[in-house]
Amino acid sequence: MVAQNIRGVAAVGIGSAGTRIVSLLSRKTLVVDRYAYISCDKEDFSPLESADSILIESPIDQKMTPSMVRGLSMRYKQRIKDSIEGSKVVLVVAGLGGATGSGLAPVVAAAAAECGATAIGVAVMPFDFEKKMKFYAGVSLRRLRAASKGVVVVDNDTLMHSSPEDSTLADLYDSANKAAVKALGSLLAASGEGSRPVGLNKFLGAVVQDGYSLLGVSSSGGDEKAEDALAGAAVSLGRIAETRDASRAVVSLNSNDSLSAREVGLAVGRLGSIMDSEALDVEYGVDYTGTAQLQVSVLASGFKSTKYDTYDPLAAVLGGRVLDDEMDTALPEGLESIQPCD
Ligand SMILES: Nc1nc2c(ncn2[C@@H]2O[C@H](COP(=O)(O)OP(=O)(O)O)[C@@H](O)[C@H]2O)c(=O)[nH]1
Ligand SMILES: [Mg+2]
Repeated sequence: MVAQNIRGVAAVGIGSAGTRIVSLLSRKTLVVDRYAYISCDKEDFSPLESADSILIESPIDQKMTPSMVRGLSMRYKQRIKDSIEGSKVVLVVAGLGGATGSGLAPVVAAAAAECGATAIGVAVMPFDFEKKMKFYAGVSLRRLRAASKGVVVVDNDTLMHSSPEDSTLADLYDSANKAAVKALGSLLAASGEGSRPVGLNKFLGAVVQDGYSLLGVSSSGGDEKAEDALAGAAVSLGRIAETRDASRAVVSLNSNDSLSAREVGLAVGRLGSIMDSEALDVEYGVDYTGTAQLQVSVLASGFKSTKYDTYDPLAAVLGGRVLDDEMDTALPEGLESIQPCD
């Protein structure tokens, strides 16, 4: 490997949700310096301008499952590794619950680890009404955790404040994507004039540990907006897990110069008690390029159990015992003889 090929942080978007979110992130100025996309559906690549994209093709048209996508992806393993080789940190971004993201996110995280990178999963979990998605999402989340150094969980329901009643699913996804990209973009922002962003080290400091990291978001324009918004973010975290179980948090505040340093200091100092986690270790960053409406993103970590544990009832029955440690793969019938490409 040639030294100049070593780049810092890669973000890989997988499946429809993953490619959409990563392509929106790629338009921001972040600590990420390399982007790649993997999907089974070439439509997912159509909004991408010029990008490192890998299409996992199936010779026959059939409804896919996560294990079938994993089977088909085996012949692309080297191409997947080439797209991340040399990166120190690989963010593996996917919506879980469908076939592509659920099947491949754990595989790509494992490939990143084999390349010597720190693999961090970023899992977008289904809306509560997407009942059929929950099982695959729960199984894949557990596997992604096992294959990565840390997992950031972004819940679609958390991202939505309100939506008009006649919203289509595409509208809901679009607004969830905007909220996810605002929150992740703020946590991963590169430093610029007038801002003191969280930075990669603090982000990794929170995320790389046992358990899950959960993203809480909120905004406020009131008199005590910092405290108000942090309390709102804590409420959104409380819908996913017990906030008192958090051991660390990184907070990113995005506003304009109406946000005083004193207000930020006081509110951030109280986050531990707001979350009922007195020993909470809190780091934060501030970005003054926003508006008077303060947006906060709270990434809290160290959660051993979350509401997603119930999405995969088999895991609860097995109670930590493992039936078969290897990830399963399946090929559609008649394709047993396919060869690795190139
Ligand atoms: N936030 C967001 N979530 C999405 C979007 N598309 C799908 N999802 C969610 O992600 C999960 C996986 O869907 P999808 O990405 O279409 O599946 P895949 O293409 O087979 O990986 C679903 O359960 C949805 O909850 C999107 O554009 N934005
Ligand atoms: Mg899809």
